[in-house]
Amino acid sequence: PLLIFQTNSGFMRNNFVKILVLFLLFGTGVSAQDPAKTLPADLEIPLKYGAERLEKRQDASMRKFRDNRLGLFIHWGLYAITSGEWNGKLYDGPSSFLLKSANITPKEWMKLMDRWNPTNFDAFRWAQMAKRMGVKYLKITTKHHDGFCLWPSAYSKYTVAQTPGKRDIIGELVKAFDAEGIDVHLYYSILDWSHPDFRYSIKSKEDSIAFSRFLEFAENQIKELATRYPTVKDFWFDGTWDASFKENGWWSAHIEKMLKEMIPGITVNSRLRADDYGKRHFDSNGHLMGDYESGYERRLPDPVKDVGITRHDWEGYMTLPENQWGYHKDWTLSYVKTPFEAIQRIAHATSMGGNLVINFGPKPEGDFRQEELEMADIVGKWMKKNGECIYGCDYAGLAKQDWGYYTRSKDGTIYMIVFNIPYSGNLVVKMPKGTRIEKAILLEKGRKVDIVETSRDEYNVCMPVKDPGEPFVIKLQIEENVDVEDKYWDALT
Ligand code: H79
Repeated sequence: PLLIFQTNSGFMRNNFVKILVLFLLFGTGVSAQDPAKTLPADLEIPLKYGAERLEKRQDASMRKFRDNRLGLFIHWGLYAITSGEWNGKLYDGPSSFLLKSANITPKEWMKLMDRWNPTNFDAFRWAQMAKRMGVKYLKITTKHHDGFCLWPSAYSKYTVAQTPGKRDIIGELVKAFDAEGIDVHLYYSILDWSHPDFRYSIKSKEDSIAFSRFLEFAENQIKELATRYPTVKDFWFDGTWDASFKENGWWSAHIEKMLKEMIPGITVNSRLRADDYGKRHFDSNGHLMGDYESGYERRLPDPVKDVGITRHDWEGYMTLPENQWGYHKDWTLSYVKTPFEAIQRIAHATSMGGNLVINFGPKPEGDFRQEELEMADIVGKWMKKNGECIYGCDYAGLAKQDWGYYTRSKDGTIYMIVFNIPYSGNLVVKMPKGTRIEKAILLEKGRKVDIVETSRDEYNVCMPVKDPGEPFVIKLQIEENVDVEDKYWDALT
């Protein structure tokens, strides 16, 4: 293949080489979400609908998005009514996929609208729970894949307005969360199982015409949401992986631009975006599209192998059971994560410069299940004590250690969030050259913790004498640019 670089030049050949390089970089099983793969600048191909910028956004809205760090996802819709069961049979897949897994026609599915009447729904109670939990934003499903809208959309007959419940759920939530000072992000699924014009792929002229009408419908709904709820801070798009959508990268760029004109400062996820060649999340040159990477669904980047993600803003999504988003009546079907496991993911995300969004799926009447209330309570109590190491914090730039995760605040304080206790009683810290640990303090108690320098730029931070009984945080005050006398000798080998 090297020969290609030496033979005829010219524009076509040049582009061929670029595309070949692109193929070698991206086309061979390297995931679209691998942020480490960008092209040498001179090999970049021109794109009309590619990334808008190469760096993180640094304006106030983006900084707020980033500093929030912890969010609450809520999936709510008709699937809460069926809760994973259809005609007496329990389905173990996501309850929000029941229409597909039980082969239900959209017409049959939408009969559930007659039963949508969430009499216990109280947006202010939801907002208070979110506040207690310590989340700084809510991501709420306005329309999931089934097409049912939680706001009275003028463009669909499948909305709350046509149910006994009638209430504008999105409107009530925006009002209540705004009042609590918790940001609202709107989830919108492009994929739509009930819209007659939706197509998975374009195989004919008719498909093409229908899908154009569909994109117009989606644009109208998105515009409608942005007009009705102008205080929202973010739009989060889902269901954008089908061929029909990938062939219309221009539309995704257009929607991002439109939203940014309508609501200054708004943030948009990478999942909305496809480029000229149908590449998603990262464009054909390897640059992130949208404002933050949104591919870490039910997984997180590897703390060692994936540190490249720290160059981008990103957000990860966690379900409590293995893959349940909406309410499912049977949570014995898979493992359910504990509050400490959720807290570990919060620390993990912040330690790599990302946000974590924990998902709840309320019951059809508008109540949260006991497990979710408990999760909210325990996460909230921990965040109240230790939030200083999460909110406004970022990647610390230090090598991962076995005891847990580092984060760093804006003033340069390093936090050690300890999840694993070593038998030695010593928490190993390796610092960069030219720095010194001034002081270590147990965050919660404010008590000093002993530190012993063990080797060049290496320390043992001593475990607190009394086991805190939960993940705990040690604050390190760092002195930088110190001129340390080097008393250590390198080994000659
Ligand atoms: O809204 C939540 C999910 O419903 C949505 N994204 C989050 C935020 C999502 N929809 N689809 N996907 C994610 C990926 C699709 C996975 C699938 Fe499957 C694999 C669909 C069919 C096979 C998972 C496994 C769902 C059903 C079986």
